[in-house]
Amino acid sequence: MAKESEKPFSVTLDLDKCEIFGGFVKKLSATTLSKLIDFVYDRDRAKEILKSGEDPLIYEVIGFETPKVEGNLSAAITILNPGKIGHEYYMTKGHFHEKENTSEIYICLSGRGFLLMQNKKGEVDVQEMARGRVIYVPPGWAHRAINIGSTKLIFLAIYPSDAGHDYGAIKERGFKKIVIERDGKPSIEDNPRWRD
Ligand code: S6P
Ligand code: ZN
Repeated sequence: MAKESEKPFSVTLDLDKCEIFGGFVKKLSATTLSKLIDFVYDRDRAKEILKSGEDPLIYEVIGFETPKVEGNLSAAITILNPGKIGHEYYMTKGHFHEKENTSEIYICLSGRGFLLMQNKKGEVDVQEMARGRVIYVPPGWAHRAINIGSTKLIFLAIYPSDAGHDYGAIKERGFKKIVIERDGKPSIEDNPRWRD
């Protein structure tokens, strides 16, 4: 088989089952609560869950990544489970791209959620995620998906292979906003841990 990106290739995205397979597709990562703990708001609650012996799977990323050189694109689906840590909905860690001048496209396949974005000037944007929504993440905007529904939130991300993931700033300060359940409904609120 030719190396990824040397020659054209194709894989299958089953749009009914929201599964991707074939060719160079593989599991790229699996994130359980113990890996997410530095990114969640209620770390005491997260520690309690972990102490009880549970380390729930929050999300998995499955797709293909072509060599990390300029001009190449990669594509992966994220399967983000429904659930909460305290009042905060399950979410991805969120990241800036290491290479600042890179953008990304998210295509939502299933479930309900928000894509929370924030740039280095501190501007925040939230786009709704639902099957069929296509969201553009411009260069310089950190992005985090949040599952506000009762089913899996599944989306396809297409991104430059050399974009890289920078989790440092988010790990340290989080986003300006958090999404929590209040009175039975999702609510976008100021993050009390945020420091300018
Ligand atoms: C990659 C793209 C997604 C995320 C995935 C997991 O640029 O944005 O594939 O990697 O949704 O999120 P995170 O923040 O843990 O990488
Ligand atoms: Zn990204």
